[in-house]
Amino acid sequence: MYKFGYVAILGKPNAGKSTLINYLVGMKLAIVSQKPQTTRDNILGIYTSKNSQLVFIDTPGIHKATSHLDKFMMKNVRTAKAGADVVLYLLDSSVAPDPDEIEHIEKMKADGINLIVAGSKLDKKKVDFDCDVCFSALTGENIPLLIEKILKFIPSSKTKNFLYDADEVTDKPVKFIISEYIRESALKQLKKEIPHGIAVVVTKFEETSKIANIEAEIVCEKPNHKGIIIGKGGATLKAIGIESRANAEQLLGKKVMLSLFVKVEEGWKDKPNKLTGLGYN
Ligand SMILES: Nc1nc2c(ncn2[C@@H]2O[C@H](COP(=O)(O)OP(=O)(O)OP(=O)(O)O)[C@@H](O)[C@H]2O)c(=O)[nH]1
Ligand SMILES: [Mg+2]
Repeated sequence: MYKFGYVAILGKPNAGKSTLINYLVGMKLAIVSQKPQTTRDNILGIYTSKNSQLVFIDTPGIHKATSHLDKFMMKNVRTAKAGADVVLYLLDSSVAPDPDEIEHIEKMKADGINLIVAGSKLDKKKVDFDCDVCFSALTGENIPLLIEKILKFIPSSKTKNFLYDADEVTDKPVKFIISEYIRESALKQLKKEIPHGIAVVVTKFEETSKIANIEAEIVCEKPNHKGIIIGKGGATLKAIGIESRANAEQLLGKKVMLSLFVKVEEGWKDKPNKLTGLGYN
């Protein structure tokens, strides 16, 4: 018997959703940071074993939507939830779940949604709460048990009904992943609200068998943010470039030439046409 199905990973910002998907596919597919609201788009991570293929959907952390970008993010969560065979809801076991969250979980149960409540970050567990399984995406502890629990919700078929080849790990193009690497480095380098007001677009991508030549724009919300992103003598932008280039080289398995440009698009997070132009559609 074969199994194929969709698993939506939901949870608050910082719960460890993207770290889990990266662990499952064995590569840096989704960006990860200590700052909340890192993920903006749904990203598929395809996990294939001999008899089963699970398509995990990494989603943005659930938060109160204020800007148009927030609303786009929360729409992604609803879409993922609606299309999934099972929802995997992550609760960070190093912090106490808030009452809203418990209420949300109870509502999903009452609505009859196939649900697994999992405690993430088992390696730094501090809090005990009711859940189906606890795991660590850092050490891999209990991941086989988590997969076992997920498979119970996935329908069986006599024929091999996999939608993806065994070597496919995501639906996202390389250009998207590289733009996300750049945004991740910017999240690390920048403080306060600035990283949350950044979007990254790869504007040029040319490659030969040995080298990739990439240009990307870092779009920010305010003119004074541009100088901060560039930094003193260009130091901040340089640091962003060094780290994201190294990640891109690892992804592509070849040398990468990366040029970054900073552009101001005032208030882009609240302009639907700008959001579309930046890939949030
Ligand atoms: N110790 C430990 N840290 C983890 C684990 N999983 C994630 N983290 C850390 O938790 C932070 C948030 O991880 P992410 O994977 O970006 O969380 P997320 O749920 O995708 O967050 P958003 O995209 O903002 O919704 C990062 O600093 C991770 O390194 C884990 O299993 N153990
Ligand atoms: Mg994430």
